[in-house]
Amino acid sequence: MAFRKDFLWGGATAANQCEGAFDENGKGLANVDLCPVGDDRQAIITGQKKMFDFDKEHFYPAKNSIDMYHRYKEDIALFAEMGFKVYRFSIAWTRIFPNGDESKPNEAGLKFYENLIDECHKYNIEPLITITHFDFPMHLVHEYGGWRNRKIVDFYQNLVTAIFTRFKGKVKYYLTFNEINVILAASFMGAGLYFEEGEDINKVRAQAIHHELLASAYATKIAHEIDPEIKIGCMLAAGTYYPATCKPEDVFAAQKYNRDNYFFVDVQSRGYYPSYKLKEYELSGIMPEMHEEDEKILRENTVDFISFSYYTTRTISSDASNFDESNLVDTVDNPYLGKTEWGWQIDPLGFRTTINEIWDRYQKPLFVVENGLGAKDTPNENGYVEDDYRIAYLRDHIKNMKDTVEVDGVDLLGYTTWGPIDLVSAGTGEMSKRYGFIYVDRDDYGNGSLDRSKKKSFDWYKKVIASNGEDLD
Ligand code: P53
Repeated sequence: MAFRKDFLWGGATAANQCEGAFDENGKGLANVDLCPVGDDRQAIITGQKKMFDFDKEHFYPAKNSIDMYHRYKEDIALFAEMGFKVYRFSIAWTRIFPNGDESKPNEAGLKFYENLIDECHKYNIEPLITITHFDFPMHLVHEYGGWRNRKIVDFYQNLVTAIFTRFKGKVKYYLTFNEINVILAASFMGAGLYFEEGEDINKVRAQAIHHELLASAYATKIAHEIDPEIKIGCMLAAGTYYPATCKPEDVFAAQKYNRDNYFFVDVQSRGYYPSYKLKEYELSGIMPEMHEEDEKILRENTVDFISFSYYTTRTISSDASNFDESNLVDTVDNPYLGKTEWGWQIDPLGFRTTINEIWDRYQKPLFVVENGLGAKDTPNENGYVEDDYRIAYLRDHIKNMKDTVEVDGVDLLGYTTWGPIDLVSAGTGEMSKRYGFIYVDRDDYGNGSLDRSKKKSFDWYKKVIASNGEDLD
C-alpha cells in the first residue's frame, strides 16, 4: 500500500467562504466580508482600492456564503458519509475577537467552533484548523493599518492562546496562516493591508511579512507550551515555477520566483531569513525593523510539518510576464498544458515535481491541504451533476501524489481537497466556480435554495478514501 495506514483523507474550507452569518452572535467585521463579487474585486483584494464599508452597488458573497454556520451538522454528516478522516476548516478571527484588540474572547465564537469540533469527533473526523484564512478584523485595519503594525503580533498571540487553551486535547493539527505568500499578490485579502498614495508598497509589505512570520513562530511556541501534542504547520500557495525555455535568463527568473515563495517556508521551517532575502532587502533599502529577540523566537519555534495548496504550476519568461488576475500570479502560457474554464493550467505531473521539491528542501512531513478543479457545474433534469471532469482532474493528481510516496519516498501525512462542498471563490467571489463533491444551490448573486446534493464525484471520492487511494477508477 502506497499511503500510510493513517493517511488523512478529507476536504478543506475557509470560514468566510462558507459560513455566512457575518454579523451573528457578536462577530465583528472582517476584511474578507468586504470583498465583493464583480469587476472591482481584484483592485480591492490587492489593496489598490479601498472598500471599508458595504455599499449598495456591490454584492458581498461572504455575508451569507453557503450558510454553513447554521448547516454545519448536515454538511459534516455528508463529509462523514464520504469517509473523511480529516476536515480542514478555518476560524473567523472576528468571531473570537470581534475587534481584534479586546482582552477577552467572545464566548459565542469559541462555542461555535467547539460545537463544530465536537461534531467532527462524533464521526472520528480529525479537525485540522487554519487559524487565519485571509481573515482579518477591520478594526485592526482602521486603528493599526493591518499587519504592518507590530502590535498585531500581540493580538494574534491573544487569539491563538484563546484557541489552544479552549480546544486543548480536542485538536492536534493547526496551520498558522493560510497561503502566507498570498500577501505578495493580494495584500488586502491576505493581510488587511492597503496602500496610501506614494507609499513604498514593497517596504510596507516586507514589514507586514516579518510580523506574520514572527506571529507564526509565537503561535508555535504557545501551542507547544499549552499542549505538547499539538502539531503546527505552515501553509504555502505552492506550484513550481518553470522557466519558459532553457535560456539561462529564464531559468534564473524561475529561480527568483520560486525563492520569493519558498522564502516564507525557509523562515518558518529552517528558523532564519535566507541570505538571498536579507540581501534583497538590504540592497533595495527595505529591510524590515526587527527586534533583538526576533531572531531567537524564529530560530527556536520552527514548524512541525509543512502544508501547501497545489492547483497548477506557473511558467516564467525573462522577456515578458503578465499578471494573471484569476490566479493572482505572474505567468506566461505553458503550451504543453491545458486549462480550466478559469484559465488555470492543469499539470498533474507538476504536482509530483512540486511535492518533491518541497520535500527535498525541508525534509519535514508534508500535508497537501488544497487541490481541486474549479469548474461550472450544470445539474441535469434530476438535479444531478455528472462531474467526470472533476473526477479526471483529481484522479490524475492523486496518482501523481501517490508516486511521490511510493516511488519517491516522501513522508506525506494527508490530502484535503479544496471545497468538498461548493463555496464562494476567493479569487473571484463567484459561486459558479465550484470545487465540490456536494452541489449547493446558489448563484453568484445569492439566489437559490442553498439545498445540498451529491454529485457523481461524491461516490468516487468515497471509494478512493475507502481503498486508501488504491482504487482511483
Ligand atoms: P479560487 C490564488 C492562487 C492560488 C490559490 O481559489 C488561491 C488564490 C486565491 O484565489 O487561493 C486558495 O477560490 C485559497 C482558497 C481558494 C482556493 O485557493 O479563487 O486558499 O481560499 O478558494 C481556490 O478558485
